[in-house]
Amino acid sequence: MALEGLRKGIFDAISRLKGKRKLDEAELQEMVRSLRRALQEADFNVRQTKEITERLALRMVEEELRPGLTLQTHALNILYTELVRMLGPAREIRPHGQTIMLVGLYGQGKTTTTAKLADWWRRKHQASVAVIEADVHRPGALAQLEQLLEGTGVPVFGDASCSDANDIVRRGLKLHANVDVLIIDTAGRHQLDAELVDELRDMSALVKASERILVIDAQVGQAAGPVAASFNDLVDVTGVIVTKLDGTARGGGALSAVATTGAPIIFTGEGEKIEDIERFESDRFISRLLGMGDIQGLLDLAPDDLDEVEAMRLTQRMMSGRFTLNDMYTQMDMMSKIGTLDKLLSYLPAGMMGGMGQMDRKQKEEMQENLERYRTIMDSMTEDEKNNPKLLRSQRIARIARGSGVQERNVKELITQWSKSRKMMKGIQGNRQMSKQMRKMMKSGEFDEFDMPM
Ligand SMILES: Nc1nc2c(ncn2[C@@H]2O[C@H](COP(=O)(O)OP(=O)(O)OP(=O)(O)O)[C@@H](O)[C@H]2O)c(=O)[nH]1
Ligand SMILES: [Mg+2]
Repeated sequence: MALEGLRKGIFDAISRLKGKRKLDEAELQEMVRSLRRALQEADFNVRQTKEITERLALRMVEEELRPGLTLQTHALNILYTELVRMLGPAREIRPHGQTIMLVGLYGQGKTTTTAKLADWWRRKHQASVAVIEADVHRPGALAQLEQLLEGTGVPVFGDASCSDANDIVRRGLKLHANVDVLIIDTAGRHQLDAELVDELRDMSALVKASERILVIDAQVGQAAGPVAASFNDLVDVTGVIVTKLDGTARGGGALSAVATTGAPIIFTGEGEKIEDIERFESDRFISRLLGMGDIQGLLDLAPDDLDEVEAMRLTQRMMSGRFTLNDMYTQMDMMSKIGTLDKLLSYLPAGMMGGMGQMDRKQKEEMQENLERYRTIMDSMTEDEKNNPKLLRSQRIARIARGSGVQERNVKELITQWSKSRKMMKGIQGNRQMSKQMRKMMKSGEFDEFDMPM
């Protein structure tokens, strides 16, 4: 896990608030101080550190604590949104039809990353991939790339006896004109000197790359900012890959410095092996960092009355794509135990609340008020009717109303409620971030997505 030190620092800082629901000014200041230390140790710059901690302190005071939430979870949620905001939104990567040029200074991980990317495209998108070694300065670059890609079936084009990088590229482009994704490794320098500038400029014009990716070693810390800015001026960088995040405690500096230049970070390198590459999406990265990726973690922070298995079932139902009256029944039953759906969802990071945040408060209160009556009504239904509420036409509605001793109007309300809830569940499924998070939770809980006994 990258930024392990920061993770520990954050948890040490906010654990002061564990189990607490009342904010103590001295404790808040103490937490802010240790948080500031943790951020600075991860190399975030002074201004960013100040901004994050000040906003946290302010929001802790100003924002109302949601029911059932402890101050610790509240702080974690705020930190999540602030860190994600700082690192910027994720950038989509086109899965096919790419010609990619990697650029960067000496030893930053360009050659390794060329191989990682080739393998990533092959694995993730079943793309036909080829690579070109255009570094004519580093002895053994071609052999290094060939060795990295050994066994992957990705063809490597290069010419160790040729000293004209653009000649190699020209031949490589011709040879691999038909591949889906072509990746070109280039030479590095100690700094961006005139010779490299010329070579890269010519190559950039020749290749007409769909992506010009800058590779930066996380260990350079905040210096990554100026490097990103100067390469951006040169070749109009479309994305940055920050490598060696596994080997430094100072990765926060590189990530945030690059983010502030406006060049999007698209991958991170987190090890020397070919599979040690991760798509960079700040929300996922931060939720991983803050340990929010598994429901167990969330439940650890939840009050005792929240039953783990039932929460898991509810989550599973939300994602199953089916939503019968029985499902709604289960969901209502769950809500009656924990208070509101809102309460359960308050354990999710704030940024993932998406569609849920917009759910009408009145609608939720109504659902709870109606709970008992709905149960009675549903007890008068057949299994078929509960599984397929669309069967419920006027005759059946009349029968059910008689059987459960309510007005037909009440039965219709239940059906309307079902249709509203179903729409809401669809909304959650349509929310990419939330869906992903939910699926991950289910995976970590080893619950099968579709075959859970209810
Ligand atoms: N731990 C770790 N090591 C990495 C990572 N990426 C690259 N390396 C190592 O960093 C060293 C330099 O990587 P290269 O891929 O050769 O870097 P380069 O930018 O091509 O270097 P030049 O061609 O000399 O400019 C190698 O030892 C790699 O194994 C990473 O994400 N994590
Ligand atoms: Mg290299």
